[in-house]
Amino acid sequence: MKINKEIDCVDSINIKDFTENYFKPQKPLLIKGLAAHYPAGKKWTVNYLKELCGDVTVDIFDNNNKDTSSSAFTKPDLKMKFGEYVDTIIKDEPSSLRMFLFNMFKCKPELRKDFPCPYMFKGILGRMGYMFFGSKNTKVRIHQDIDMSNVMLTQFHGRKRVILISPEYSDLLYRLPFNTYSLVDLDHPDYNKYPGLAYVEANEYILEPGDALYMPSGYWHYITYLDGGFAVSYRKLADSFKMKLIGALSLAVYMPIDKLLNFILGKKWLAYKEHFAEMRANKAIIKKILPINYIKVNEKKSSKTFFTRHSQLNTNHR
Ligand SMILES: O=C(O)CCC(=O)C(=O)O
Repeated sequence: MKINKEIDCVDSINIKDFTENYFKPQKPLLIKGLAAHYPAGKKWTVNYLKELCGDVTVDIFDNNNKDTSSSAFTKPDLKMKFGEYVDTIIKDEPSSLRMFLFNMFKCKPELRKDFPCPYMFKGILGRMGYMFFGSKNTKVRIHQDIDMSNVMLTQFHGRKRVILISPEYSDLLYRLPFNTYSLVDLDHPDYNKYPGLAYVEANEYILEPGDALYMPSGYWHYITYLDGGFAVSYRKLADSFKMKLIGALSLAVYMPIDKLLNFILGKKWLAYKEHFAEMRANKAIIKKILPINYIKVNEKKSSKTFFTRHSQLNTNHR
């Protein structure tokens, strides 16, 4: 896997430039210090949020819960007072507990005026701001957002490392069917089990407090909290019809089917999904390494034959 660290980064950007150069071409962008343009940039410390919402009971998800590793997180693992949870972040202690998609604006609507949807990102989803909290060393497994929206993720406290990968690599990332997850571990890529990873190109971003990252629709993201911290994400509907359709189908059709079959078939369903993801990746590998005419002629042959051949050719990419 190639990780590119030379990324597009600006200190500020106007709506026209953002739309023409990043939103329309679906290109990620790091905007340094975006939060400083809003009252929240100074006001929103973890202690301030604790004072405001410390008594609110919140849903907590435990990264150590392996039951959810192959499907969408839907049920929280435990409930806790917000104040108690953020103490781990204030102390900067490692923990597997995180809060995601927390709608703080619902609990304290006055917070919205401190950080409304960033000016270049306004749209019909502009009122949906969500907060994400995690402790030092927390990992957010690699995923695409299920609704395929564009995301503006603004960091307020702590640093995080974000690996972004274009949706064009979905097959080579072994995307599981019926959901938007992959089981690959980008920190320790296993090229024997997942040879397709050798062809994936990723971008790496380090977000510092105040920075915002524009993640285009369908982009895969894998996040590591370098410090305990929190961020706010705003969303904007996918621009293309194709992405809107995939988002709608994922929410309304694929996710319910995945949940149902997970419930009925358990591990067998996961094994089927892994097998399917592998077949899809093998096809994508073949496309990468063989000339187009050769693929057409041999399309009907089993991908396994090609795959064996490919394994011998592949070592240069690792
Ligand atoms: O920052 C995080 O903890 C997760 C953010 C995320 O996955 C998202 O905004 O979709």
